[in-house]
Amino acid sequence: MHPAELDAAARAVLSANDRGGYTVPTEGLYPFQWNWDSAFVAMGFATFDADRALRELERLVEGQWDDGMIPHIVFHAPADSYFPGPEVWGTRHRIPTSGISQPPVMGMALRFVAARAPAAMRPRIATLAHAAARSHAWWRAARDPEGIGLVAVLHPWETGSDNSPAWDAALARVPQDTTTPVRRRDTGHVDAAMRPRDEDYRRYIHLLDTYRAAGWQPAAMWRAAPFRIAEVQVSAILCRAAQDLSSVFDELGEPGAAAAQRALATHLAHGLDAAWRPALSRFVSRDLVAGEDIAAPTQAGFLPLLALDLDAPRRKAVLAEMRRWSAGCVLGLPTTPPYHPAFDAKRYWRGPVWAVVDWLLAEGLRRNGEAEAAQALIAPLLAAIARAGFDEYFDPLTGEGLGGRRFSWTAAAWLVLSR
Ligand code: 9YW
Repeated sequence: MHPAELDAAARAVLSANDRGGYTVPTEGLYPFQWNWDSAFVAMGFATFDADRALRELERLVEGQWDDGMIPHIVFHAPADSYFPGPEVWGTRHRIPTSGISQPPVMGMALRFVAARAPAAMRPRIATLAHAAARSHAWWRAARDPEGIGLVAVLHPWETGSDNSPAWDAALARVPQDTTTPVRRRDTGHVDAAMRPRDEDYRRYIHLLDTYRAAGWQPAAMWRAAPFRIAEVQVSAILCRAAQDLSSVFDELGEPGAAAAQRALATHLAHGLDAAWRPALSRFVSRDLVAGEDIAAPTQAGFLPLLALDLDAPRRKAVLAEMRRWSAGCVLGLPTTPPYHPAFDAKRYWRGPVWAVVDWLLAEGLRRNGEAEAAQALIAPLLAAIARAGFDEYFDPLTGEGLGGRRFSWTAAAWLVLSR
């Protein structure tokens, strides 16, 4: 297909997944609004329709809790093709939502959209910027109560990378018993061999049951959490989002709000900097329950490039390590490197290439003056999308498209990265 035809096809995916101002990740498998998916989708819309891009974020913010948290799923309308639905979460927001969050890409999206929006949209941008700032304050207060400069996740779903090998050891300590009966729906839509295992799901639901019993109160959840990870992927995204949001506030003429975001970004930059491990040539998350570094290699270890300006030795070390991971791969950075025993080319976050991850990594490489390496990551990804379609993720060894088809954030990645 010609690039112009692919643009049209990408827009068609977004409009087919539009449910009235918000976009579902894909038909069937994910029938609601997901937090970080929508932030990427807003950037995709911003390439041709700033109004629709802002609408996506406005609908996401309808789910924001009074304490500032923006949940990972907003259940705008009922659908029975997904488990766990709103009745399992049992939260008490005006619109049914989940009770945990997801990587806060919204601040990044807002800067991207604001740069492409006409002046008349400034009041809407200001309202969204303050919503994003409240969510950043929630992360800082609820998830970094000791001020270490990394925010913690209490559930693998909060990282956006559910079954990553990074959680294997921590998740193995989580019991498999649940008060909620586990009725998976995902494996009715896609091949079970490409999805998290049943025992992973039982542990995900055990955690959900635990937090529901804690009344979804941040302090009670923190105390009850058998899974608590100071995590570099979410922290890097939050740090970058705070930097981007400070620029948005500068543009809006709100210096106090801009300064607050810069202070948050500085705090997180210190935490990320301290998570660098020279022997591994990457950054590591910390298991706060076990009091140990998480050594398993995953894409998260490189995401701090998004927010930090690395010195030359670190930059070179990261590039060499990324090259080592990609040996034998036909595209992208695998989410787990093929040399590691946990690698599985087709199983979700245990190897496959995700367009939005490469998008963030390319952005981090560009920020660090490595435009060529960024291009080397993106060109084969775009070629794979052109060949296979807007699939959920890709096999790094063959380039085969996998998971859900006609995926919104893959379409958004095409629209943004092919320009
Ligand atoms: C789930 C929607 C979401 C993504 C996550 C991805 C998966 C599973 O799908 O989550 O049941 O929420 O891991 O990153 O936001 O695309």
